[in-house]
Parts: sequence; structure tokens; C-alpha cells
Amino acid sequence: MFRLIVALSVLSLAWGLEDRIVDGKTVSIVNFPYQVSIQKYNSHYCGGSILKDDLILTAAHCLRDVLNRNEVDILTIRAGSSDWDKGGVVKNVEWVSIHPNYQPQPMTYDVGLVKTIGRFVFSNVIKPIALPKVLPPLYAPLVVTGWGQLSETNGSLPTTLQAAALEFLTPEKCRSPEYSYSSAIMTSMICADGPSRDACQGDSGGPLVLLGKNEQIGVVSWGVGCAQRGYPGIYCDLTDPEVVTYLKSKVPNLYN
Ligand code: 4AZ
Repeated sequence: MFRLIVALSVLSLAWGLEDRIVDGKTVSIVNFPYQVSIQKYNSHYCGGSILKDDLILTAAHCLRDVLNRNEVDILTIRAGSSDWDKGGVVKNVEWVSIHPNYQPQPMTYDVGLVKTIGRFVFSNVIKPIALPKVLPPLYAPLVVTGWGQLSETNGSLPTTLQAAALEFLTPEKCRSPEYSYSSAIMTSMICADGPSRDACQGDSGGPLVLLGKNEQIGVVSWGVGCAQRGYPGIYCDLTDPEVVTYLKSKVPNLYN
């Protein structure tokens, strides 16, 4: 059995099946200039995206402990680099905020904001992402990016940014018997299917974007494992009315 697993692992590596984000590609920040790394004591732990030159969108679950312990001073944001551990520009954090209706169980309204001290200067590697007005149609092509684990079982993080192509699943589709989540998919949640590709631990807070468009529809939130059959990745829905209300309350002119 062990030899079979080794043989299959070697084969899948040779085929490039088991690679990155889970099963993504190494990419350049030039093509994903809205992506940032959120760090504690200079270690990457969550992704985020640039909404304004001093405002980062991420997941509430990335910020909850920091908020509860009043630890914004241990946070930094690195933008403008393909590598989470070097290059680009690093800023400290003024405040963090999470959606007032965020619930760790069942993970509803998993969205929050980070305000930096000082502003990022936009460039070819540092640019804001736009927010959506409506969700795309079923199976619309999407891309998720991050420095999260390359597989569910390997806890080490890649140094260079990874991207995976996914397809949009409406909440209705994601709740359907075709998948295994059923009623766990609640309001404020959307899904994106690989099927071999997925976000994983360390990608949380990062952007789910319409492929080829500068529009973010979701925030990496949770899932059962990573790239497991029947369990697509789950994202916070950025078109949810209560999400929109929260973002508008914190960010004047965001949707102009
Ligand atoms: C996590 O633990 C996590 N497969 C993020 C995304 C997914 C699973 C887990 C989606 O942060």
C-alpha cells in the first residue's frame, strides 16, 4: 500500500497534478496586482486584496483573534511582490474591522477590513480591485490566488504566489445533492469548484476574481479539506446585501 501511494505520488508530481494553491500555477504579482499578504510577526497567515490605497479586504476569521486581543501592532501587509517573504512594500496596520454579523459557526459574513498606516502607491504591481454588482452565471470562469498550502496535508507554504482556475457555483447549486455540503451553505456564502483545484489553508481572506476581469466576487472563507471530491471551496459573497451595507459603512465612495 505504501509503495502504491509513493508510486502514485511520484506519477502525479511528474504529471504536475499535485502542485500549488492546490493544483494551481506559480504566477507573477504583475498579473494579480490586487493581491496582498497579511502577516503576523512577518509570517504570512492570510491573503487579502487592495480596495483603496490604505484599505485591504480580507476574511473576518483572519482578524478575529487580532481584534479580540487588540494586537494590530503585530500585523503587517506586504503588497507588490510575488513572494510573501521579500520585495514589494510593507505597511503597518492602523485598525482592523470585521462584519458585525460574522459568526465563526457557521462562518456567515466572513469578511473584514484592514486599514494601513500610510498609503500604498499604485503601480504595475500594486492596484485596487473592483467590487461586483451581481453574481456571474453558473460555471463562470474564476481565478483564486494565494500563498496557501499546496495540499491539505503539507503544511509548508510556497514562497511564490499561486493561482488556480475555478468555476462559479451558485449557492443553490452548491447546496444541491451534486455536492456534499447541503444546508451548510448559508446566506453570504458562494462556492467555486476545481475539481482538482482549490484554495487551502493560508489562502483565507484572499480574492476570488472573475477571470480576465478586475472584479472580485468572493473572499476565501472555508471548506471541508482542500480539493476534496464533492467539497468545493466556500467564499464570502461580496454581492450579499448585508456585506455591501457593511463595506459601504466603512468605505465611503467604494461603489462609485
Ligand atoms: C482554511 O483553513 C481553508 N478548500 C481555506 C479554504 C479552504 C479550506 C480551508 C477551501 O483556511
